[in-house]
Amino acid sequence: MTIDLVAAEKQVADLIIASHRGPFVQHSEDGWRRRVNGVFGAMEPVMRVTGGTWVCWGLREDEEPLSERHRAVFVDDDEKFRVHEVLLTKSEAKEFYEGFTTESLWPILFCFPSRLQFMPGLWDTYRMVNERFAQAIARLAAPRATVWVQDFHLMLLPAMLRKLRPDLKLGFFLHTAFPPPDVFGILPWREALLDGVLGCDLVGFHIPLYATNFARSCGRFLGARPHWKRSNLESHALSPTLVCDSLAYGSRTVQLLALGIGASREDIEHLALDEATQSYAADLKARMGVEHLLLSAERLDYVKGPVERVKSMEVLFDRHPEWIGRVSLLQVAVPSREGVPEFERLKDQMHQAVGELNSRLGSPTWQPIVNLSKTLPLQELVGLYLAADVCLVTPLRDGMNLVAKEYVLCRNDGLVVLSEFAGAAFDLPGAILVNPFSPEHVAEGIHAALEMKPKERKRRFRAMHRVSRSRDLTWWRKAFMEQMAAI
Ligand code: GDG
Repeated sequence: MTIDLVAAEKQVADLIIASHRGPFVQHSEDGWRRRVNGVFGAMEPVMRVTGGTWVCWGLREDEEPLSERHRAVFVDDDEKFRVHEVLLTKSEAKEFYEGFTTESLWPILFCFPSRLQFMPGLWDTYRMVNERFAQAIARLAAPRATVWVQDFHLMLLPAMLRKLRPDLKLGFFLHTAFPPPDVFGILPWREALLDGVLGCDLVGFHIPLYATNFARSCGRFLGARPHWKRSNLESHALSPTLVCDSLAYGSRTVQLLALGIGASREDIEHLALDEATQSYAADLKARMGVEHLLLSAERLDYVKGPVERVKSMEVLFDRHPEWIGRVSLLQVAVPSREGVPEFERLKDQMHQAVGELNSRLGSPTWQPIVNLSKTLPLQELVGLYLAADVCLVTPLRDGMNLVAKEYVLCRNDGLVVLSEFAGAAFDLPGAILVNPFSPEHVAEGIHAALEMKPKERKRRFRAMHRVSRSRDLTWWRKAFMEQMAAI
């Protein structure tokens, strides 16, 4: 993969994807790495297929005269797509990302209002960044182009863009959860945020509950009129009784869509079939020297419940000491939002909890938890998927969770112990659902997975595998784009 700077002024695009950051991080003069994150990891394979321009922010060096930068991304000498960076100064980026979106929006969207921090001045920065994206896209988009906005960092962008370019077709996908109106309503900017998203023609969510919560907020705070239908969904912690597929707002109708994102099947399956990955996995399994290897892999984030998971492991070993010395958890904690004090504290809490458990129960030859606080190359991660008998996916809340789907995709058998508050719980029949707020419940879920008879294990795996294969990233992209095209 190579990435070259190109002149910006000549570009027009029929398809634009906007997300707050781009898919790559520069780590040397001309070396680039993929950014580890569910959204960018998913949208990059999408753009490799569709082409077009990805608009995101980039860091503006001190004194740099440019306000925007344009790059072309090549794979095997083929230009795949363009990346257009709206440049922010360090302090703008800090206020926008670490400040407003991390401290104010993130905790509310995931239903953690007690973690909310109000920093009123930062709302102006959030508006300013959204406005700069709108100006850039208004210049880049070809007549009647399609613009697909990703995630909560750009909630104001659709309405701003509609004002500047009413000819564009606008879609939005929210990758996080969406809370009930009582929680969303805590945000003093709730009306502006909802009005911003309703600038779109189509708004997508992972599961019907998030769409329902969004529609109820739009009804309550903006007077929009949702079109309700009684749901025929199976009973589940995430199943609403009513679902909404459109909202009347002023003179317009906005379509809502519940469409759970899938994993990039080709990329994952390709790596899983590679002999080097397979021998890495076999070697790892042998070195770990346990009967059953458990795996968790995620960005280090309180919504993923890393400290709660360590507690669950402790309860597992205390309640079922027969697993001591026979089971280990390999835990990958990818650094995330480094420098944000709350996330730094979380890292310390997690390390302390792992250290205490390991020193209490571990031995010179066995550790209950092996923690890797780093980003692994994707091939190594797939190697871990292949080596693990059970995948632990226990977020306190998650929009979807792609790790669960990737794990299933690269294997022929295996079990997922899955939080009932992850969107994936809605999509993965066959997973062992647990309540991540209860260490006892999670511990019993893990125990059940470890004890499960092969026939039941197979039945559950097949159910998960069928869905993960058929509803992969390509399926998701096509379904969203088809619905956009039909508008
Ligand atoms: C948001 C929502 C929603 C993980 N460790 C490593 C690594 N990963 C990759 C996995 C996976 C991705 O990161 C994480 O996926 P999640 O789904 O957990 O994503 P979030 O970052 O929380 O993102 C989430 C998602 O958006 C998509 O809509 O599912 O609910 O929060 O793809 O493979 N990749 C590499 N090394 C690692 O160590 N290379």
